[in-house]
Amino acid sequence: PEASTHLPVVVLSRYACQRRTSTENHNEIFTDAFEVMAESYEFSQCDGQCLAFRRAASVLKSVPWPVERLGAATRLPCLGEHTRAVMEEILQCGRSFEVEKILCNDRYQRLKLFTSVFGVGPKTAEKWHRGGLRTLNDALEDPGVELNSMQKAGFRHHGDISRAVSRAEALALGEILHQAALGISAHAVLVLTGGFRRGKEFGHDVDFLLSTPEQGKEETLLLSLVDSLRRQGILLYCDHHPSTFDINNLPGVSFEAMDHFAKSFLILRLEDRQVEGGVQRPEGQHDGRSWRAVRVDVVAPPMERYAFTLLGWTGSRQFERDLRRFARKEKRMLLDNHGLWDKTKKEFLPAEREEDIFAHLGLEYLEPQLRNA
Ligand code: DGT
Ligand code: MG
Repeated sequence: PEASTHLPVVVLSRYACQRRTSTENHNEIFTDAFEVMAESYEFSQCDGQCLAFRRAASVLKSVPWPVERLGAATRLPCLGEHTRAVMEEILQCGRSFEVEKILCNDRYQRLKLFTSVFGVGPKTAEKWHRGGLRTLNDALEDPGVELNSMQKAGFRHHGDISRAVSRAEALALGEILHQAALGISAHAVLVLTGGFRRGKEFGHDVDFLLSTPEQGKEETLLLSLVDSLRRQGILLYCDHHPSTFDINNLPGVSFEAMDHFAKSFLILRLEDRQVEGGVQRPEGQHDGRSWRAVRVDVVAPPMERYAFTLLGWTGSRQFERDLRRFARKEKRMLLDNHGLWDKTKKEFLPAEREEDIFAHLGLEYLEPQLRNA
């Protein structure tokens, strides 16, 4: 009998917040290809097609076995004609020629390179590409290119920041920030969010949520924390965004918009000796240094918004997008990192824990480890 006949039948929802997605991806061969397609569409500002490939990748990540024929995938949601065509190619030839063509494309390669610099988004990358820049050195040397301070820091630490952050490094940074926060206030609360809270072993940055039960003191706490890091000599860069939070604003509809809480985008210096188990440098990266630079984000919501912000910053991005879409389309509710608005009752729904938000939405609670959509 065919192997697939023994597999349990799973009915997958078209919403990532109704699927269980662990860090174990059995369909990387497809999802890696879809990520290239999505990125390429993102560079061309084709948001619809970009999202279609991200959604399809997210669905395949939640299938707990490798999809071996398209027949079995026909009942998977969110797979359109184009995504299926790419899968078909991979199933038949082991690779997708459409994806390979993109990977060889000059414009794609340059935009990918330029956007790998912290502070350089697709728009700037596109401008540099149109201006004929080819390498990172071109961007540094071109007299027509004016770098802002974020981009300057991005170039300065490009090698380190491009290298994945390990869980041990994330935990070491958590310890440093925690000690610094407690040195300012005994009531300070610091929790790891983002990919590491979802159980990922590697990430591109480390995300933290900082708060305090002392009302209205969270932003001062964040500023003092950054100041403490500066005095310790480990602050390599800080871009601080003051709070613009207004309690009366309704939740935003777009996921892409950042939240209004005070936050700092940092680059910190992490010493090798601070990392449990030591640091293994990849071959050829022994430059005599005993430290590396790491990107760290810290968001500081008021305590009564803690659950919403924790849920919003834990991700994944696709999980968040679908959580908001589910709330809007299925429940007539608006959700973002600040709160949950019930359009029928015309009121904000309170939440102390993430579980309360899932319950308001009529969703089964999913542990962070199952939100890797
Ligand atoms: P990575 O790449 O290993 O760091 O993976 P993540 O999942 O930690 O991704 P990251 O650090 O970009 O973002 C963590 C969460 O923070 C993300 O799932 C949602 C939130 N977040 C980050 N950027 C934005 C944004 O532009 N808008 C909104 N609404 N949320 C964001
Ligand atoms: Mg992250």
